Amino acid sequence: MTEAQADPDGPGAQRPALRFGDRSLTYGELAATASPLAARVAEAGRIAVWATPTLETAVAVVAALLAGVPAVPLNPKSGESELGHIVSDSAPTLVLAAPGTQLPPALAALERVDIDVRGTGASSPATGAPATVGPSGLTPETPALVVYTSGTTGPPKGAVIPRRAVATTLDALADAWQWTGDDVLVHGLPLFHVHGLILGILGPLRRGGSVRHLGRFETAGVTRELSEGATMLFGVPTMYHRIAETLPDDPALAKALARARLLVSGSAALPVHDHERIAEATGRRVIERYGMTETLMNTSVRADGEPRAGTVGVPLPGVELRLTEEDGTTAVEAYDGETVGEIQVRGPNLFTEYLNRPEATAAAFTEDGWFRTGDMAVRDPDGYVRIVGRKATDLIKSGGYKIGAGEIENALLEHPGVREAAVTGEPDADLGERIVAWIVPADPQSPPSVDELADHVARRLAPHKRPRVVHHIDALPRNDMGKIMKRALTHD
Ligand code: MCA
Ligand code: AMP
Repeated sequence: MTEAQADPDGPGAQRPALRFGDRSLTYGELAATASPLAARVAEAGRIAVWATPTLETAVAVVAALLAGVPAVPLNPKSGESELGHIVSDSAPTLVLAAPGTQLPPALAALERVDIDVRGTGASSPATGAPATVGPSGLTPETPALVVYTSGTTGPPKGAVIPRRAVATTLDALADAWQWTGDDVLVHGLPLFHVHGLILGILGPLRRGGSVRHLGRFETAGVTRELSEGATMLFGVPTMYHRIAETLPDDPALAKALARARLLVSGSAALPVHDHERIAEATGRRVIERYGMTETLMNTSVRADGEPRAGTVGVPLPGVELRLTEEDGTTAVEAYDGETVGEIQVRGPNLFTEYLNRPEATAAAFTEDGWFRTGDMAVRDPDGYVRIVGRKATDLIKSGGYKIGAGEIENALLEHPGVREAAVTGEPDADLGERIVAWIVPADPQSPPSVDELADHVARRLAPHKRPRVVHHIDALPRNDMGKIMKRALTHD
């Protein structure tokens, strides 16, 4: 947001900023709504935001940024154990939620502040509150957000994302995508991750443009918004897969996509088959960008570059990217489209640390400050990066969500019907990968059903972490050291 837009009486104040369904805010209304909320939370240490896909979440995060207090977006579908962990780890002093929302017991101890966006407009009483917010010690290193992300084992870690990372990644994307205040973005992503919140909400606001959120992703909403003036679409590959599936029977969708200035996919690899189907039906090529919670955005196919399916484009301005050999420090020099190395990155787009996890933070960086992404890639002769896999087999990407096998195994082991458990990912046309649980039942005569285990994991962790397939086996395959050999877990 520029100052002119933020000033409720300034020249940009009438421009649309946010729209969720039939509720919307101009820049003036956003400033008038977020400023008093910012003043209310300015003294808080960290604040949790009950991050439903609503106007309230966007206002709450803008208020936190205005106040200079770090926000911890919470997945409203998180189960008790996941929420309990995030709350005890991030220790917020209060939780912001839409009025009337019922919060779960894990948040009962927190002071609650309602995000009231009902009385908007420059003449509403809300504008009377002081807008003098932001502690004097605010610097580019001040944390903006703490976003929880899964690792291979243990509970999710909180990535501390400073203000300079948010600003530099959004400005680098503006350069790569020729993203301006005239753009109108449409998306239906959740607002508790980097993709939907930082790129999808803060991105348009930083440019002075606007965003129309669909509430939940549906191809009909994409058709409507792109037909009514939206210029860009952000989605995960599952969403583009569903678009590709729908296109043959939906000429209005094809026409709407053909009008878009930019169709962007990220969070996981978009299969070439889906790229091609969309290009054939619409004449438009989806471009991919590659990022991570810890690094925000690293590479992208540029709006003025050659779209190339199966690649994530070139490093963004300001981002240093190298591939390294197995030792994790020797750089791969080849640009031959063949030599595989781990992607490591350095730059102002990076997070600061994992909250309360100095050892995990240290392990994530090389001695000279490169962040180890764990993603394996090759580089084409002209520098385009192609991601070919991942170092850790225990990380699963399903629907664009990163999910650690270890946290699901731990949750499964808490079920009385489970004696041993291993979790793997297997290819899925819609989700990219689906979660598969391999269970040694406590009682082989009455093993727990897939629905029972899915509900159990959804209740404890989150619905997207639930196993979609369950295999009952007599014993887990182990090597001489007793380690589970996941590669031997295939069903035939
Ligand atoms: C089903 N449901 C259940 C259960 N079974 N709920 C509780 N217990 C159960 N046993 C519910 C679900 O909650 C959901 O509810 C509905 O049934 C359908 O669930 P599902 O099939 O899992 O999901 P979907 O609706 O088909 O979702 C596909 C999706 C979603 C829309 C593509 O996966 C999604 O939004 N993905 C986006 C992930 C993302 O933003 N990743 C960014 C992180 P209901 O219908 O009410 O929802 S990566 C990132 O940020 C980096 C930086 C990057 O590069 O971008
Ligand atoms: P997360 O930790 O949820 O932020 O997910 C980050 C991971 O998503 C990266 O380490 C990659 O493995 C994956 N990812 C993001 N964008 C892409 C993309 N365009 N193509 C392939 N993988 C991607």
